[in-house]
Amino acid sequence: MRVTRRASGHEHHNHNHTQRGTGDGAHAGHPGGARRSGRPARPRVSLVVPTLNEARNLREVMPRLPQVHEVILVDGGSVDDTVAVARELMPDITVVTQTRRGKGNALACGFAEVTGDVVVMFDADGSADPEEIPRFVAALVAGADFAKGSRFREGGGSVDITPIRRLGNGFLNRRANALFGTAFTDLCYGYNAFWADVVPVLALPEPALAPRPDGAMHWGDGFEIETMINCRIAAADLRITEVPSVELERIWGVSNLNAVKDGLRVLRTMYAERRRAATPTGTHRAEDPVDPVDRNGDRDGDRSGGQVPAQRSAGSVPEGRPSSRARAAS
Ligand SMILES: Nc1nc2c(ncn2[C@@H]2O[C@H](COP(=O)(O)OP(=O)(O)O)[C@@H](O)[C@H]2O)c(=O)[nH]1
Ligand SMILES: [Mg+2]
Repeated sequence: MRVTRRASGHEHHNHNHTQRGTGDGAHAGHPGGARRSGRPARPRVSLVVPTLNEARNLREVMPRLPQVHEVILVDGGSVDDTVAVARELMPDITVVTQTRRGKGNALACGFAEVTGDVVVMFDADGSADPEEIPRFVAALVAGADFAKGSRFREGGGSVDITPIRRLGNGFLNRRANALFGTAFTDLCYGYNAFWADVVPVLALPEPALAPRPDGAMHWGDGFEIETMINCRIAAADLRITEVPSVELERIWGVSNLNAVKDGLRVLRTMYAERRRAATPTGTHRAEDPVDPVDRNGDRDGDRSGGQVPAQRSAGSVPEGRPSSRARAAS
């Protein structure tokens, strides 16, 4: 059913920048430089693509994708023909319906389905350049655990960022670096890649978790996901390499992100993650903050013509999952 398509293996000269996390997390570091044992030199690449009404963009983006091991599209209840278009363009695509709402839940559902060695977080709106995929993979093969895209490294850039977003980004970035001892240059950028064995370290809200009865999102289900991932990678003292990336313009439609509301959510996330990193268990706690303004799905409702149904598709994960794919990261 799934055709194995090989990654291009394309060599790249890169200007990547490697750094380490703070090292006070539960997962000990490892000697830098070399790839960890069990990680192949020519990894199978899994693209995880969250979509909310991206049919028009998929028509332009999907034909430009390189050959990879698998493409996992995680749909958030699109009311356009996103899924049909994806299947038409790539009959062997894996389609997952997310279990709750929000980009964070979409990514968690996608990560749970990965069968490759390397995961690439890939937006469907045309903003992520498919030609950069080999660069991310190369950084991982060169020894990074996490390849973090950065628009603010030499060679990176953005044609999409607004002045307010740039200002907010800079502020959030500095706060995160102060809290985690990191040297991130682009905390809030969603084009990243990591080894699949890192997924358990992220401990994202389980796909099988029921939606909150009060309608609020679970912490990690929204756009704070990128910050949560970055903070957890840093707290686990994993090896981070920043990869210069040029953010292109969303081709059709408008962003689902609200600069102010989601910016505040990111800020709260890094403080919550700092506290989490300081607790020995580091588990996702019931008292994790929720955002009261997210009740009743105000944002997602705008674009999908109503609440995105929290449905469980065949592709979602049964209760008590992970171990099948939980390759320990330490
Ligand atoms: N499945 C799913 N995808 C989403 C959701 N929100 C955003 N996306 C997708 O995530 C990607 C980035 O979202 P976008 O709205 O462009 O946010 P921005 O890039 O941060 O401005 C796009 O491919 C969206 O279709 C969601 O709630 N569920
Ligand atoms: Mg976008």
